[in-house]
Amino acid sequence: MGYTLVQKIIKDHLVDGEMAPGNEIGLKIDQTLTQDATGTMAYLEFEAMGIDRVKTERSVAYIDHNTLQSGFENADDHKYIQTVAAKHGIYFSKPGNGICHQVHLERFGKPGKTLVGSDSHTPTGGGLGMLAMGAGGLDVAVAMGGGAYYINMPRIVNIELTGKLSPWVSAKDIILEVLRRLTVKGGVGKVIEYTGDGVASLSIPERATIANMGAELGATSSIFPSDEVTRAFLKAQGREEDFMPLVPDADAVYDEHDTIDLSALRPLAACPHSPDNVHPVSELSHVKVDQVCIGSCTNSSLADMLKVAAILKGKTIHPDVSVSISPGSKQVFRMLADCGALSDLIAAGARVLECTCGPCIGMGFSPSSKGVSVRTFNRNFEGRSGTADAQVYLVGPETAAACALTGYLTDPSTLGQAPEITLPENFLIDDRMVLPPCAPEEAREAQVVRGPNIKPVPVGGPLSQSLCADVLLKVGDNITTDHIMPAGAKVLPYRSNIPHLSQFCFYQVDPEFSSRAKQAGKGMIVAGANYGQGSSREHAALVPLYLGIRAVLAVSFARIHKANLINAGILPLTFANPEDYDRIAENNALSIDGLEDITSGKTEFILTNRTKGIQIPLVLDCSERQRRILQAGGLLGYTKNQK
Ligand code: MIC
Ligand code: SF4
Repeated sequence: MGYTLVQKIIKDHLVDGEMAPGNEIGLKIDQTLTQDATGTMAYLEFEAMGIDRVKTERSVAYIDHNTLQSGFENADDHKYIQTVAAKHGIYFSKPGNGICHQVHLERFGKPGKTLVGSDSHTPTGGGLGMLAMGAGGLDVAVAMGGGAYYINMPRIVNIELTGKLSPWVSAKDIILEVLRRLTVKGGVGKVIEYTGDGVASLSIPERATIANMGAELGATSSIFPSDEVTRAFLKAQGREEDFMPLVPDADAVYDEHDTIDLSALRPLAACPHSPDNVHPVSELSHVKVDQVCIGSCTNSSLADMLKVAAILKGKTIHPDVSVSISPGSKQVFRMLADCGALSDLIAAGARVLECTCGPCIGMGFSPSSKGVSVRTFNRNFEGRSGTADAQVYLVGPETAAACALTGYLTDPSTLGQAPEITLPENFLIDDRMVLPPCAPEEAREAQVVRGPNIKPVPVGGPLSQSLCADVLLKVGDNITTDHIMPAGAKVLPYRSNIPHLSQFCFYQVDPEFSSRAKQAGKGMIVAGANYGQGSSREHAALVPLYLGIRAVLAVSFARIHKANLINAGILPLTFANPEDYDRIAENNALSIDGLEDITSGKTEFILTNRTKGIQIPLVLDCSERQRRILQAGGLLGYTKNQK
């Protein structure tokens, strides 16, 4: 039996476990990336591990999220990350050099390699044939130190792409179609492998758009083959030597299979407030638009920007619409400027922002009250834009440009002939904003600069035999990490200050949660299905830990968040019978006994709802390694004990 793409990469990187579905496996990690909103914590954790120099082939620290700098906090974090990176062998991509995933694709990604990043959209690298995965900062710190990265051996879903996209339809419409079919929980525990004759018609940035939004499916990763298109992209980036061909074996066996006929796709939009609430744009033409945002790690490539510029060229943006443009990288930005397309965008009335995440994470450009914002981004969770009642639609660049002109949600094919864009044979290569680390002999003397906003990482205590605590919050299905630990301009500056951050925990769901938890001293959270979907931010576990949360009881968990809970020493338990979710209410007093057996492999634990006088079976679905981590009170304690 042959191997799929993912199986080939896993086989080459396997350092622990067996490749049987569902088994926990440890992988050697070739490359890591961090961004600044998760990076400070990741490097504090790396420092706590006491390792001098990273052991990976390439580790890069990007500054792209926290660039508003409305106070000293962001700039202090940048300085900390720059100095800690230099000392420990990590390349530093300066603010202004671009969004981590776009820059990594352009300059560092390599087919066949493994990449772990402290950002959920790290799978963007799958566009280049990498096995790229998002993780919490602590897991990235361990990988930087040469430790394995652990995942459950995924189920492998083959999506076969046939035919060719019609004019005005783009890669974003492909992944929106996948989201429509599979939903935001359809990818949990799976890797999506794209194959078929349609793949050859997709450029690397288009493949990256699709792989990027596999994160919205909850998938562990998404991956494309590495073929002649990959070679041409790497050559145009001046690094053809990084190419290696990678295709699945002809007799590879997949766990699931689906087919998408690219020629049948029409422009699609994900409607408020979920990336899987997908409808044809043509059915939404009554929706009046207030704002259009173009950019983010999903759609900020040169081709995306050139398409938008060509559609807006010589025209004026609708008087009621405000348009932002954030190019994905300095490379994209300069090439847009050099070919005159930037001037076309400015002339049409676009507001050009720096090449960072910007509006995608609520760092400015929040829509008006109840405003409709049409974005080429990947997440439209309620409140994420910074405006609680905004209505955010996710679309491809062509649709976004059409909306900018008409002021309504507009199927771009109604604009007539699609613009033809030509991509240059070679990209403009200028890596001066990527600073190499100190030489090993200088590293000992190198100073790390820490600002006053940087506070210690909270660490859990060893697990006790029984847990008695009240339910401090009960929430429903699909709770995102944006609900648990919101981001945005007011909160993000405090990513390295957990005590300050704690006042915002669940703020949009229940503004009293934080003070209630502080008063109680300890507690549990009850949740529905897919708890913790969305970002990789470990703050969504570290802040609840700081607030005394000892266990989360859910119908099911999203992958990265579950790993982050375990790393923080918080028990992630599921209901043996999902309907038992209804038998627990907020404020109920609960107890769980028998936790001394956690490392014995016991999977079922009995919860007593003392308020209702009933018992409920719970399941701990964890590997032996994870059980030992929980027993030690988290991964930091566990790693120290290992030494
Ligand atoms: C996001 O898109 O939600 C973020 C901000 O990039 C996060 C990381 C973070 O919270 O810092 C992610 O996707 O992991
Ligand atoms: Fe940045 Fe948005 Fe991409 Fe997250 S999803 S990395 S905030 S651009």
